[in-house]
This record gives sequence, structure tokens and C-alpha cells, in this order.
Amino acid sequence: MQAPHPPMPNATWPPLRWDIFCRVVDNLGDVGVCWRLAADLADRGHRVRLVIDDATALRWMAPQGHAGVQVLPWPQDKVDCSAWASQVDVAIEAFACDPPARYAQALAPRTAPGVGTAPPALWINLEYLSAEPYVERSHGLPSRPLGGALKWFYFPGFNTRTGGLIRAQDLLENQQAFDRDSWLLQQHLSLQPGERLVSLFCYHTTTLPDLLQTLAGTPCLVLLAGPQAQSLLAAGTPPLPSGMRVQAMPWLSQPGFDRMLWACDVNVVRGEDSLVRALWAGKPFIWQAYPQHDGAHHAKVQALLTQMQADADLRALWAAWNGMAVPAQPARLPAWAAWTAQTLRWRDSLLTQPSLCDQLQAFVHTRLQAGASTDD
Ligand code: TRH
Repeated sequence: MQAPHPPMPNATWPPLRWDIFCRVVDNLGDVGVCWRLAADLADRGHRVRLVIDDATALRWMAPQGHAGVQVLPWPQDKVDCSAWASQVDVAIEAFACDPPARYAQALAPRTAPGVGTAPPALWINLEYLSAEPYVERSHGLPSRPLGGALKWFYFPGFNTRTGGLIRAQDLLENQQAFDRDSWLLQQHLSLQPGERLVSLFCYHTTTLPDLLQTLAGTPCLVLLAGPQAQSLLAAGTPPLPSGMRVQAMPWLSQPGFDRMLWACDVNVVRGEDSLVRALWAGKPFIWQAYPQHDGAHHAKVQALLTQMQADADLRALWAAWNGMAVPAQPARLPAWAAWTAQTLRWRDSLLTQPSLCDQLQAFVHTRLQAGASTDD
């Protein structure tokens, strides 16, 4: 059963000043999620500083920047950034990245009632996305080591007991205006009769040959996004199954990446942000979880399959792709009509929920009103 929807943002709430701290651990998800969040908040009238230790990927992910978002390099230890903390209403540390020490010291007294006299500020730890049950238990909890700063845990998620999913306000409008034929022309792509268009964004994996076999059950043109799939296939390893053509794609901007997913019939995506984009695209998709050595990602895959009420074929396909099972022969694609309908059903139900930014604004407003107290 779904919990009641959290309060929706109110037009009378004032715009706020936000700092988002991001350390790029590896891959593109850290910067990708932080950038989408920053842009979405700015579109709602807020002022956002994105403080990031490696902004290289933003050159192609967001070449135009975004009105209302300022990108700042992560300050070195000797830089006194404590003044920043007095200028902010909400500080978000993405994925427990720990803001610079001087900033943290200056912000701490503003986070808890009774500690300082300065106006309250909120310190939020934005966590990774997962459909696992711990997310509902942990979302929105405060944490305050004795005498320390008060931090709030914010967990994105797939139901209203969690923090929601990033969804730009103009997403549906842009999707409805999208013209697939023009996009194909712009990309110099042409489909042969009966061919499906598939995007492939993945990690290095030994399960790729089987997935290609599965996809090639219907003739398809596979767009290789990102370097991993491209390098895997560059030397003809694995060989392409018959009925499959491939095309390497350049790095696309985030809006360009989204458009590619809208254009495709099937999207193979990975990690966190591209999963959510595939979901909003509303096309059948196959997800690869960020692989962890202890196999912790298997539980993430299972939890997501359960959340989306996947059928047995989809479960078998995702399990094989994520290395959770070794099938005797390549898994098969779910029946097309049922797969499409199931994906759209889930997407439509998620669209009725407030987005992550809707919920985050309500969360922040409630707590700032209460003077950042944990009593509400
Ligand atoms: O790159 P990722 O594998 O990031 C991962 C995950 O987020 C994972 O959960 C996290 O633990 C790990 O990083 C540290 O996958 P993800 O999250 O889909 O991020 C990819 C981003 O790159 C996404 O914002 C889309 C963007 N992108 C483009 O904008 N253009 C492109 O051409 C491509 C290929 C990606």
C-alpha cells in the first residue's frame, strides 16, 4: 500500500540558497545526479552552487551550463570557505562526501536549535538510489553525534515513503514535443525495415555476448553509449550476432542522452541516473547495477524487479545480465506487448508521485519552519 503523498511545494515558499557538494568517486553517476538536482532546483527559482572536485564531465554533459547554477571547484584545505556556510540555507552533501572541514565547522552551529544564534540552515546527506526496504526505514531520519552537526538523511526512491526520483518539471512537455524521425536524421542514423533501435550503456562485463544474442532475436541497431561498450566491441570481441548492427555514439549532453533513450525501442542502462532516465523514457529497459565486489548489487537488482512487479522472463534476463545466474543458454526477451505495457504502467504510477525536488522542497520548508528541530 502506498503512503499518502507528502505535501507538494507551495508557490509562496521563498527561493533558497543551496550548496551541493560532490566528489567524483568513479564513473559518471555522482556528477550526473548532482547536476540534474542542481538544474532542477534552479528551474524552481532557487540559487545553487555546485561544489565539485572534478567537473571534467560537465564539459560535455552540460556544455551550456544552467541559469541559476554556479559551479565551483572543491576548495583546497588552505582556502577558508567558512563564509560560504553563512550564505546558505541548505547544504547537500551528495553520497556522504563530507564537505570541506572549515565549511562544516561553520555550518554546524546553524544546523541544530540551541547551538548557535545564527538563522537555521539544513544539512542534508543525499544518498544513493535503491528500491531496497532499508530506504523507507532510513529516509528523513536525523543524525546528530553528541554536540555535533544535525544532518538529515535523504533517500531517493520509488514510492512515497521515500524521497522520490529526479524529474524535471518540463520532462513530459519535452517528451511530447520530441520528434524521433528528426532526431534520427540529426544523428545520421537510418533504420532498416523491422529493425529495433537499442541503446547500450554498460559496465565492463563478461555477460555481454549473451545479452547481444538475446537482443539480436529481432534485427536491431545498437547505439553504443560511453566508452565501455564501445571498447568491448571495438576489436570485434564479442563478434556481433547476425541481425545486429552497432553504431558508436559520441558523448551526449544530458538532454541529448535523454533524447537518445526516448528514441530507442529498448534501453540498456546502468547505475543510478540512467536507470531513472530510462524509466521516464517509458520504453522497455534492461538495468545493470553498479557492480560491487561483495555482490551487494544483487539485492538491489532483486529489489527493483520486485518493486516493478517484473515477470519471470524479465527477472531471468536481468539476473543473467547482472551475473547473478548462469543460464544454460541466453535468456529471452519478455513478450514485447506485455513488456511495453508493464513498463508504461510502472512509469505512469511513478508520474503520479511528487518528484524528488517537489519532496525535497517540502522537506526543507517544514524543517526550516521548525527551526531545524527534530521534534516535528
Ligand atoms: O556512470 P554511472 O555508472 O554512475 C554510477 C552510478 O550512479 C552508481 O550508482 C554509483 O555508485 C557510481 O556511479 C559511483 O551511471 P549513471 O548513474 O547512469 O550516470 C551516468 C550519467 O552520465 C547520467 O547522468 C547520464 C550521463 N551521460 C550523458 O549525459 N551523456 C552520455 O553520452 C552518457 C553515456 C551518459
